[in-house]
Amino acid sequence: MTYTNCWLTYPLLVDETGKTIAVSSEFTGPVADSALEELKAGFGGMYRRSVASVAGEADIALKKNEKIHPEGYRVTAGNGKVVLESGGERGMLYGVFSLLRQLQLSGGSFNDFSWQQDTAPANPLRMLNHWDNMDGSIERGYSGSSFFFENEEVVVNQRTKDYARLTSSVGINAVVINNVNVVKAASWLISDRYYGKLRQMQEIFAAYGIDLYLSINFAAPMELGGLTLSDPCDPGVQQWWKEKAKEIWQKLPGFGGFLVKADSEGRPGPFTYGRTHADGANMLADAVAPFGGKIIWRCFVYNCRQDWRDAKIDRPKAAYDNFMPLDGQFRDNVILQIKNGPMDFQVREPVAPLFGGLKHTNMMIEFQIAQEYTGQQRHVCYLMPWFRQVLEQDMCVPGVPSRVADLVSGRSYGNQNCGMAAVANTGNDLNWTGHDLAAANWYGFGRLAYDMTADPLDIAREWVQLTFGSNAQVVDTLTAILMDSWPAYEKYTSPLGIGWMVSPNNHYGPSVDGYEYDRWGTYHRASHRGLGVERGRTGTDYCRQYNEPLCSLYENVDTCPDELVLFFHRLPYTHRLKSGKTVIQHIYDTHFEGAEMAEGFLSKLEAIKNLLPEDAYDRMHQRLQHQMEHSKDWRDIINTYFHRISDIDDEQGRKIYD
Ligand code: GCW
Repeated sequence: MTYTNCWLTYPLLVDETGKTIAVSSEFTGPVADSALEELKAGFGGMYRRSVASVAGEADIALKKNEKIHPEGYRVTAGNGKVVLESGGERGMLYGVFSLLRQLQLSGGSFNDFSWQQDTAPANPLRMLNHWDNMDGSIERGYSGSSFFFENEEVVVNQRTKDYARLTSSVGINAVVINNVNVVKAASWLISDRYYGKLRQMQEIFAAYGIDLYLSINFAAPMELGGLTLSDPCDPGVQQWWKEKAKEIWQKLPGFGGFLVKADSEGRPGPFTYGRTHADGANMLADAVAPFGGKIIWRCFVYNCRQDWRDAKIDRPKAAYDNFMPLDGQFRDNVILQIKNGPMDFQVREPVAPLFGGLKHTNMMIEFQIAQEYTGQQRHVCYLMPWFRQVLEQDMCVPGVPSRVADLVSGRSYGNQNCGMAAVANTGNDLNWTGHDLAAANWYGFGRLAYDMTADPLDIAREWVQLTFGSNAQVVDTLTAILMDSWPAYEKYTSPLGIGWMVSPNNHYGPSVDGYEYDRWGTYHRASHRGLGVERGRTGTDYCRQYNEPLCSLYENVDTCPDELVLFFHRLPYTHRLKSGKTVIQHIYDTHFEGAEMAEGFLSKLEAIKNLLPEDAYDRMHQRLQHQMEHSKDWRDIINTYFHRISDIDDEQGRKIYD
């Protein structure tokens, strides 16, 4: 059995055997070769037509046009002719992938196809972060083992290329292949031991317009270099990194840069030496600057040894508290990477206030498609509707366009070192993502990062059609499941923005009190009087990290959106939400509804059994079956917990186990 091609399926549309497609190209080099190869795969598959390079008159003309963005393209197709222009080879390749996608979606012959598009990417950096370890395991990986590493070796094979094709086909232009938690084995990635293999991988990526990045250990000068310290202000340490950077770019020309998790969850960092994050990031930035390298510095910094008894420490405040005082101190080639919310990839969180705070610092957003807290690729949870909401959130910065989309794309302050990253959801499973439907998040993230105005519904439909064909019943059914999946997951898990309620370590629920008395700063503080955390000025004062009028909107319980109300407020069970329901009734209703939706997913899938490939059907069926059962666990455990603690009955008298 071989692995799937995900959405690059190119099924036969019309048999036009015998008619060659002539392609002329003003581009040369590896990316141009990839484009030609993709055209061959697409036209061969969809039309049984061969593709030939020609110098003159062509059916498909790939042209250079300096006026067009190097990662954008302009295309006109009609009457069996295509003219595709771009300012660069990446844009040309994206145009080719789009052309093939549009042809497949059209379902008809090449001659009848007409299409026009003129587009450029919304974000400069469109990045995947893999949390793959050198032993082949993947931190928070739910789709098998790594295809980048095995037994402390870098793996380069056909799958490397197919990964690059899939990733590039949706416009992703940068990839970090190793875990941000860089343990000793991975520190050695930036040494002679691995450059050879990394160079091979990098060439494969480069032919698909993807820059290779690595996560590094801040203490590498000690682990690799035998130095006694890694103080960013120490001249010996600075020199070590300068030489290291020189070596890396010599061995890996075109290398992108480093992703750094420092002073976070036990990782080494500048704090050890009484230095700031700016000292740490700038030291690395100076070392890589001569080679055009970037330093992506994560803001996931908080006290992970909190005492739950201490209600004054409030974890969501941490990133802002740590990084706001440093605004304006970072070098131009440093980008702060900020998780979408102030907690950690929960099913619902407010947007991290740092986005609205930093004004003189490059930033990018970090999403997670690995579904660590959203069903772990066992539950279906299509995240693009959620990401789109996050991107649309206005952070109310005076004087500049300040939706998250504006801030991370560089529109607000006119910068170029910024964009979107996602923690990836791939592994060596045959279908790449464990759950076949989880591939929609990989596909969708790329599409959304390229075009932040894309409609998540269109993305879902497109993905279903490309992956499973254009049978209307299949497309409607699977699209509906995808679109209902995030709302369903939110309903049957933790209520009203409170988050967590999972077991520590594996992060799978339900476990209402799983984190309650632990050191991680993630508490719901439920009692018979109520639940939630007061984060206005009478509480932890977290709200004040938002600009007005957002701050007041969240702080005032009457204007705070229902879906976040327990994140921002501690409320009695009888509190009436804007929906008109009490908190407790909302909990009961959503949990019954959510589990019912999950049950519906299974029966919907069963109704299209004969229209799907057997193996894909079986895999999805098994997972949706688990989801249905697991959602009932969630429903019953949450409902019972809150029934017991509130002693308030369900108005509808449904079954709650006491
Ligand atoms: O939520 C935590 C995850 C860790 C992860 C960390 C991070 C890579 O549980 O597994 O470490 O976030 O984002 O750094």
